[in-house]
Amino acid sequence: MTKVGKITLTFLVILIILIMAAFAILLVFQGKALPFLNRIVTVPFVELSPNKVIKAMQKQMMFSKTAHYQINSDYQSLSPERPVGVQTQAVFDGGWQDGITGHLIMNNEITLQNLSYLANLEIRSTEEKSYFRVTEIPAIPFVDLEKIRNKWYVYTSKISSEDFNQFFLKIQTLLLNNNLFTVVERLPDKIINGSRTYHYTVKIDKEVVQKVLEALPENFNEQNNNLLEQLDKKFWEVWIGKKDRHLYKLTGELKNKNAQISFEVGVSQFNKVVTIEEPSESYSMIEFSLDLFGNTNFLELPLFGYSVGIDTKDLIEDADEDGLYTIWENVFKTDPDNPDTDGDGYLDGEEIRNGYNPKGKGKLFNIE
Ligand SMILES: [Ca+2]
Ligand SMILES: [Ca+2]
Ligand SMILES: [Ca+2]
Repeated sequence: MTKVGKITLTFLVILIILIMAAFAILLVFQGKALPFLNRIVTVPFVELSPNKVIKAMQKQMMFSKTAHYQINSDYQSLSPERPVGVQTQAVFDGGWQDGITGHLIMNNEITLQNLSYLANLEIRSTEEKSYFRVTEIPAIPFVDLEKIRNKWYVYTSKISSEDFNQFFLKIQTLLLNNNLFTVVERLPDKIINGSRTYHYTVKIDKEVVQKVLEALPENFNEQNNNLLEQLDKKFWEVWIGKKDRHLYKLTGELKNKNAQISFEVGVSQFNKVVTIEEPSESYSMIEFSLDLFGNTNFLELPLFGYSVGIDTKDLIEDADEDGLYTIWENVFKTDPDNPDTDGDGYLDGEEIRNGYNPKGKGKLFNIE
């Protein structure tokens, strides 16, 4: 070999070693912030682009049979006349293929002015039936809700499994074709539950959310639009498993001029078998409506709101004198100016207190 050839070869070997060393360093630091550059190292051959990661995550979540969800949220009303706050801690084990099946425990702390109340709920849903019980309920003036505490009630869902499957299919198609999030910034990887995760700041795509809401069954849809107003102005954060592309954590905030909700969702234990224990004794929804409206003063609840300074004045009038405040006429969708909405000779208030439907034939809850 000539002298020039030897020098060239040595040079090439050194160059290859340097490139390999640089690549090794990049791999070691992959997803971490390099201390001297203060930048996150991305090795394009080794990983998907953030948008592909988001897409893969959505797909993974759609095909996950079950997961364990831990949700903390904090709702604050921003209106000075209605100073309500609700802090919620919820745990859900289950999934939503072939209907929602799982076990939910939800603990709420409600703050009104400077009083606070606990309202805790447990729901167990199998494919055919849902059971719920109230485990903690506020003891408040005017209202006696003791009757329903710790009693299991059962109902079969009004939404047929066919309707639900159609809805699920719509959402699935939507999320397989559209990214719910656009990545704004990549942050250093984090270990969550022993798994390494991508960590992004994201912007939520309002149009996709809008489409999801449109796919919801009609009665779910009504009140959701109002918090969407400022959705695209807020950044959320997501953590996505690098190996399995599951969503491990999501934090964010929704806000409009009336209210603000901040939340944190932790997801783990994907595709585990969830067994739902059905309560040994449960009562019908007719029993529930009688316990709630029959012998208690639940329908007087707005008076309590009024007494602690929440402006329900317009809502606690009973213009048509049918024994039902306007606020409840709004809830039951009866006519506040007609004492007998369905014209069957029984007053709206009378029907509800006795567990009957004020808008037609049959019982108040026809989800039996
Ligand atoms: Ca009325
Ligand atoms: Ca009425
Ligand atoms: Ca009637």
